[in-house]
Amino acid sequence: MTGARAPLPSTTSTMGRRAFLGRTAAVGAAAWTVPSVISMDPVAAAVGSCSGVSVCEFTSGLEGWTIDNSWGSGVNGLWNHNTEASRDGGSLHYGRGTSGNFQTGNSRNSGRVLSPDFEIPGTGPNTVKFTVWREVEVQDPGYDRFRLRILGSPNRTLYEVSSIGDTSGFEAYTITIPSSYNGQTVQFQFDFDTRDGLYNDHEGIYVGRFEVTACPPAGAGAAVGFAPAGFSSFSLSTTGADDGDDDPVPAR
Ligand SMILES: [Ca+2]
Ligand SMILES: [Ca+2]
Repeated sequence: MTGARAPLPSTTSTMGRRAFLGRTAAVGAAAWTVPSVISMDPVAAAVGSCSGVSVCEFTSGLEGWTIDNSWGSGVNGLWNHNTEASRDGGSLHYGRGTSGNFQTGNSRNSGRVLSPDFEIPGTGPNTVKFTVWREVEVQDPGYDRFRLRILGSPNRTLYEVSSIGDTSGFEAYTITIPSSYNGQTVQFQFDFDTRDGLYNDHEGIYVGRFEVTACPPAGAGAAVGFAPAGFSSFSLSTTGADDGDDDPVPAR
């Protein structure tokens, strides 16, 4: 960061928006079809049946996921287990809840949440589904980066957004797991990195649900995001490269 600009209030009507979202958080999840509530149970999938391999609802706890708030270049991370009803009644959360933000003075902060082992079915296509509620900065590209990575052979980023602003509730994403991971035992990692100390007066990220299925998404082979009209959201890495934990931070 250059320090050329002082931190500014991040939004003009943050609290009003939060209050609104608190009443409507479930709207964005309407498209999400929940087959049944299955606790973390990495059983073999009935491939082709589209049944869940493993589902994590985070209702009463981390369900085997582990928080590492010392991860990344920012450290002082703010991942926690959130139980606020308006945020799916159980979620992985980066921030300080509905009345807070992810500001740590004027310093960068970062952290990750690491899944338990998942056994990816030997045949595919297999998919990962997750829901996200998000409020982050929009000021400059490349900041407040949020990712889903698969840690296997090799490690790879499946989903990455930054400086993308807010959702209008929980949104659900389905991403095809590259077939090279079929049969592997892998872990998944959600990570968040502010990448500098500016514009961190936002509520943050909630992951309300996570699932690995043997069910291909609509438009199999493509990354498909189910999101409100007008919301274009994410990139899927196609290189297979491991871009690591600390790729260069863009200039402000
Ligand atoms: Ca920021
Ligand atoms: Ca949940």
